[in-house]
Amino acid sequence: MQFGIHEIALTKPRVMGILNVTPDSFSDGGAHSSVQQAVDHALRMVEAGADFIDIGGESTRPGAPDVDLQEELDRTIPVVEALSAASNCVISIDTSKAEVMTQAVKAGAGLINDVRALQEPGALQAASRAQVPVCLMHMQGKPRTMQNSPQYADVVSEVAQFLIARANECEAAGIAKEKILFDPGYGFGKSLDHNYALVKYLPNIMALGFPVLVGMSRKSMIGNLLDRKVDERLAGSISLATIVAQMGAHIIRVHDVKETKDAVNIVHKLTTIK
Ligand code: PT1
Repeated sequence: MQFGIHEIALTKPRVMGILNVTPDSFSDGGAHSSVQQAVDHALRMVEAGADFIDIGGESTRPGAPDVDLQEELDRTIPVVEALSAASNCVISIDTSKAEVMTQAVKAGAGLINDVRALQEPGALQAASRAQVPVCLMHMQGKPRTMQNSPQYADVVSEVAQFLIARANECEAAGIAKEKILFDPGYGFGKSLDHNYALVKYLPNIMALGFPVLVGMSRKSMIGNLLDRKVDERLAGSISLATIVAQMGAHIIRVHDVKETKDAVNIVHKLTTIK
């Protein structure tokens, strides 16, 4: 698959490193040092085997507030520019805002990752004009309130139907089917059992015929099941990454790149030996 100037074959599981550029994610050393710190962290993840770096300037974890446009641009664009000059990884921009998509792709991003699946004003048009692939994610509700009793009759088929409907909207807006990825949206308006049903039945989502990206690293679906705080979730994160890699997931979005690479390399070995 072509991601801007970079081609990545999605024939084995790929690892996407998470780069949060929100104020809580770096110590306050001023604008320059925060960009440098972010790039340094990204380069460490690339060194550890990340093929993609996902840059996000809006927290979308449960309870997080909205961020204004200028703030999100100020957080993300300098990091996209600096990282694209410093590395040949694929830069993914984690945003729902049309203007952030446009400026990030101009600055070197090769993938648009939108947890709101291009439903915000102007986002479909911006993504279409940007000519890079788009990851469409499912969410029920919005980040601030999405974990207040999520409800589904059949979570797997409802997620599948939503993603197909959004892919159809993308195609109508001029985005080729070959540029679309799907993500079930673990932790986004889902109970513990909804999340684990979406792991067990991930093959149903894969059968829709689009490459699949999954993000479960350090999430509450691990912490709540195992009673582990956020810094104690590595074993759970690696277990889930191994399971979805075995199922054929194409891109795994994680904090712990080196450890996840070891796990997917073991899966890949078992997939390729006779
Ligand atoms: C994701 C994802 C994302 N997750 C994609 N982009 C986040 N494509 C940000 C919790 O339950 O899964 N896919 N961008 C982070 N969001 C969350 C959600 C973080 C839930 C934590 C939780 O702990």
